[in-house]
Amino acid sequence: MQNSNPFEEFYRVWSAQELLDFAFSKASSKTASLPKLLPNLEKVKRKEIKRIENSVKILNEKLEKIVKSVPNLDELPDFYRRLSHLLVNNDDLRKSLGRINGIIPVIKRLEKEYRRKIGSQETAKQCAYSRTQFFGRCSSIVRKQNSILTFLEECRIKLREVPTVNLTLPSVVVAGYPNVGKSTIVGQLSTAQPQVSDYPFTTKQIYLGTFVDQYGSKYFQVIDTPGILDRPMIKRNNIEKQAILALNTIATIVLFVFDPTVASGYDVSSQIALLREIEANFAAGLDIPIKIVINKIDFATEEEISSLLAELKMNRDEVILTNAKGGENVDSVVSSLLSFFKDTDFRR
Ligand SMILES: Nc1nc2c(ncn2[C@@H]2O[C@H](COP(=O)(O)OP(=O)(O)OP(=O)(O)O)[C@@H](O)[C@H]2O)c(=O)[nH]1
Ligand SMILES: [Mg+2]
Repeated sequence: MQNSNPFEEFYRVWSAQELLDFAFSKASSKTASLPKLLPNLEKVKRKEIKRIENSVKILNEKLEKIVKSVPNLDELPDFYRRLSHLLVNNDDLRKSLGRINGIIPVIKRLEKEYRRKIGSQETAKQCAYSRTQFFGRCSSIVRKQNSILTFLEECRIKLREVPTVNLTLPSVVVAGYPNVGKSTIVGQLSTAQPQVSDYPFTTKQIYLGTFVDQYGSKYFQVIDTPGILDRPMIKRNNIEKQAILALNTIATIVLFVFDPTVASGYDVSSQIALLREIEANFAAGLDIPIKIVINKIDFATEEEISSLLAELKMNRDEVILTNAKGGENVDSVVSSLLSFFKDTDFRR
């Protein structure tokens, strides 16, 4: 896995109109320098051909830059390839890049056709007319791709936000039901300042922060994920699937966060069912340990905490009890993670 977002260089995609305005206006401003003794008609021909050549050069350069700036999706590390598929659909992205790449030779052929046409014209007016005709046909080729260009710009905006995973640090994936306090914990644990609010599905994508000690040393990265509901995989939306992807591809250890109260809006048995699914599908198969955090202890009653522990068949000292909002016991999460990483080779 590389150490930067592979979509960082994704070139800004202009609309068809912006591309055409840019190419045609630049083309007119760069005129050919011509020998004084050339006959007038010849001068006009050269000037018009030059304008066509310039516009094609400018236009195709822009289109090529877009196509070349997107990495080969098949060669991307698993995490990025699958995340990009969830965010934008890789097949649509591939197809769209192919379409844009496909119009480059079409524009070149049109350029050739009009160079010849202008070359054989007999009046200056005809030459100018041919050039306008070329601009018209070229515009129609590019305009037909406008929805593709808009889609590519949407892809660029979404993919630019993909987090950069650091290979040299272990990854703590914070997962659980919506609204249980995952982002609050991530904010307390790391440099990330994710949005926190009292409604579910506040976090809609994967965020990454780093745990840095008081001397500035980095120890691990913390991945905030969207809430996951206990339901069949096929019913899960693309927001939930990003959390599953993080569990699947980058987790060294999972912090599974519980809200033992009714504050999150979800009952404890659904949260336990989700934990069991994660244990069965990810933790066991991939050998990823799960650390249980019971959050909102400032708000929870003693009965709520004991009944959750009973259902989990765990003792108090096997879990970490936190009040993430007040920062209470977050240091226990840190020390538990640090002691885990000390004895573990985290590289997967
Ligand atoms: N009383 C109390 N409230 C908390 C605690 N931790 C988080 N909250 C509150 O719970 C609500 C949800 O917190 P978030 O951190 O956004 O929860 P989340 O799990 O990231 O939610 P999603 O991103 O929607 O899945 C917010 O109103 C927080 O202020 C806590 O320890 N005690
Ligand atoms: Mg959140």
